[in-house]
Amino acid sequence: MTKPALTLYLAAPRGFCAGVDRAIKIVEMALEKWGAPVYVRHEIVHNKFVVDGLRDKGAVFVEELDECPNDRPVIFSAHGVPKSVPAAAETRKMVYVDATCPLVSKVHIEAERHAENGLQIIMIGHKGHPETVGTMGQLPDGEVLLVETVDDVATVDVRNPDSLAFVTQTTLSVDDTKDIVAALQRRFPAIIGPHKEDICYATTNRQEAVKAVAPKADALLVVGAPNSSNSRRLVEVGAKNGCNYAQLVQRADNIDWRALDGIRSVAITAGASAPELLVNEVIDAFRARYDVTVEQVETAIERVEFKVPRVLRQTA
Ligand code: 2E6
Ligand code: F3S
Repeated sequence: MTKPALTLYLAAPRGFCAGVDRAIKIVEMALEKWGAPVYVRHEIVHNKFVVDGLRDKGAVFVEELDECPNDRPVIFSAHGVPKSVPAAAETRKMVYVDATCPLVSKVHIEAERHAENGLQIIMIGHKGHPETVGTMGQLPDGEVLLVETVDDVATVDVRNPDSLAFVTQTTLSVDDTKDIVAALQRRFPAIIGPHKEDICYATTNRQEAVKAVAPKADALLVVGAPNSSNSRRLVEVGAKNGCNYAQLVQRADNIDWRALDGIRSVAITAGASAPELLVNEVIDAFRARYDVTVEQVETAIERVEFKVPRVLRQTA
């Protein structure tokens, strides 16, 4: 039987960003340096395949520092941690390595600097997400207020409307965030913020690439995890930019083939925490069912790299 023809548009950039690459390397190098077990507070990045692979090598994933023994190293995930976490590790004289993405740390520093200048901070982010918890936790309770939507801006209860700054989560929708920033500036004309927002290069580039592929394709599949903020934003961007069917898939066995019945083209991308191996698995699953033509749609070239902390670069 002949297979139906299908064009796969591969969005580029997709998949691992420099912060994810560094965070995974930190766990691998810590295991080499100190042997197993090495504890990791929270999923190092939001991907089950990555986490399972590191667990097989001897990493132990926990949600809180309380679950770690004093005498084993602990790594803090790429999403960042409240100040209280390294402080507790120091009190307990634990060896710890902070795998917070440098672009998240930059937002932490920004928030601290605003607070030193006497400003109250409004964070644009998703409630309960570890990055939001970590950034808000750089300052005492009440110093950082959270807004999630344009509607929240109308009700946020600030100390002094003339002494405000805003920061953002790094993985937000670029377009939705513009609207929230505009609402903040309308209500608080004196608010200070970063030049654009704190959304990182990887989030921005992956969303731009989806905007380029989504209108071409009958469906968009985003390889990524349900708890991955940046991956979920890619699904939303696809849906808002002309793709009637946009779905998150963790890996090939998640694909709903019945929903794809009759399609002629599919766009594929991957969140910043999703390994390329899983993208290849999805492509292979299409090849098994269709006569596939692959077209890469590249909207940016990324050359960003982050060094691992010095403690892991030292041999002895
Ligand atoms: C750290 C900061 C930003 O859910 P989210 O998109 O934040 O996280 P991951 O692990 O899916 O992506 C990488 C990342 C780490 N993004
Ligand atoms: Fe960092 Fe952005 Fe990746 S904040 S971990 S470079 S998605």
